[in-house]
Amino acid sequence: MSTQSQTDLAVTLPDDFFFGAALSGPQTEGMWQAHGKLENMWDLWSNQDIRAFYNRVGSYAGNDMGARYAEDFALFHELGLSSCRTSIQWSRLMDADGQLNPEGAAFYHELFAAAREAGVEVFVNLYHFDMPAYLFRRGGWENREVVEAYASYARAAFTEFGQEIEHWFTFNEPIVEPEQRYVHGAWYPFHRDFAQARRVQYGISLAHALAVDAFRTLQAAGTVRADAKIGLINCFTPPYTREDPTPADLEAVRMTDGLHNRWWLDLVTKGTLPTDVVKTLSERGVELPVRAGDEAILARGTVDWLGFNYYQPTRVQAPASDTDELGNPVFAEPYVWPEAVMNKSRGWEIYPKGIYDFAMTMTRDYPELEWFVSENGIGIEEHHAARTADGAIDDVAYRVPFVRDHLRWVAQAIAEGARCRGYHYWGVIDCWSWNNAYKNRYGFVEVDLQDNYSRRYKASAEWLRQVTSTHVIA
Ligand code: BGP
Repeated sequence: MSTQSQTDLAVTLPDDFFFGAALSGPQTEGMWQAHGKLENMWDLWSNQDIRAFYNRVGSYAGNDMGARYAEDFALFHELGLSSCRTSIQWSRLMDADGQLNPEGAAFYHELFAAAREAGVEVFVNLYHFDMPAYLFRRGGWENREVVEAYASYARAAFTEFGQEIEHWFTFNEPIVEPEQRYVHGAWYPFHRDFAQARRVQYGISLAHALAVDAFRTLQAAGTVRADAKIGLINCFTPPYTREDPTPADLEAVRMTDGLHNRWWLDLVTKGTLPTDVVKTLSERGVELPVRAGDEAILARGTVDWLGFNYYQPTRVQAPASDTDELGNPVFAEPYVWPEAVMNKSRGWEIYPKGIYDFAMTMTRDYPELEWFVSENGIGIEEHHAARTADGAIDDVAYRVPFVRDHLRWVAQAIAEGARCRGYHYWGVIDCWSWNNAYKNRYGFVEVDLQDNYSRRYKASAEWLRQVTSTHVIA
């Protein structure tokens, strides 16, 4: 599938390289009103306009994992996946007064115990685009009280599960809410306000740093186990431009890279935000809501390791106009690479070498940083897919090359010094994809919506099992 030559790449991954599954609470658990769970942003949008969701499948049922987690952890184990990352839902763990909800806590204790029993380690992320709706109504990430509420939720989670969980993450893809909700207007509340997006991004950055600080304090006190680590997960994507770029194209690359990548990399390695980006924003009239004391808060945001989600590269060029029709500043516009290979179901470019390019950028610019591939995968419309003689979806022709090519570039990066420790495939079991619902299927395991969410291996599962057991990317 790749346009790159794969022939010379490394094909073996280190013995201690781990394989796992990436998922999230709001996309899998279901039980949207059980255990006193509060309404979150996705429930709010589903309740308000179910037609916005593919086939009118809203946030309510996930993939039924809340009822089937024991079965799912057994499947992960059978596939040779030793870990899985999911998220606690803020709206399930905390009540509307900001206190721990014991029923929600009991649900997660049981889920984590079931994973341990199946031989799967759970990595816990605290936020996956799923703010409780009542906090959004109070101003969301722009309101410092909400930022504080997140820190207090994080503290409650560390206190409750601090002896059970070794790997923690503050946020998944913190760049996505600013972009999807506030720049592109694609997700509720559908704003197109660039300056607001940056204020939201700043609020998330403070929230991240406050949570890391709480983690360190609780670890020093012995509440969090001594071997626990904390990190952040982002969808880093190498920005490329045309082959013979103008200075304006390179400027588009600088700001895209600055807002999407360096913002988070600087925060988690240095405890600062990239000065050049903040300066350019200010020159274009976008001021961050900085208060006295913020610098010291951000300084505490350095992490132990990082999650790198990779699906597609970003290709940009100088924008035709530096403001849009609403007066928002525009720093870049998409560049359509004529050779791009597309996943037509999702509209995303398939470019496995991008994972290597970004890995090598991190190795060069942030050499101390350890990381893992925290999401990678391919979502395809499979409703009418071919089935093998035994009835399994035959997805080998597209899923195997996608994962194989990405893993080979990962192996190559490791061979050249990248500090990558493992790989989590996104959506090992088909799950709910936000407003795309069940349109695009990512799984090695099918979820049958017509048969009460029953699970069945797809044809590609056998290939995955081979790779996880041999560490050879055949
Ligand atoms: C990432 C998210 C996941 C997941 C994945 C696939 O950005 O962290 O939550 O959904 O993308 O994207 P989608 O589900 O939109 O196809």
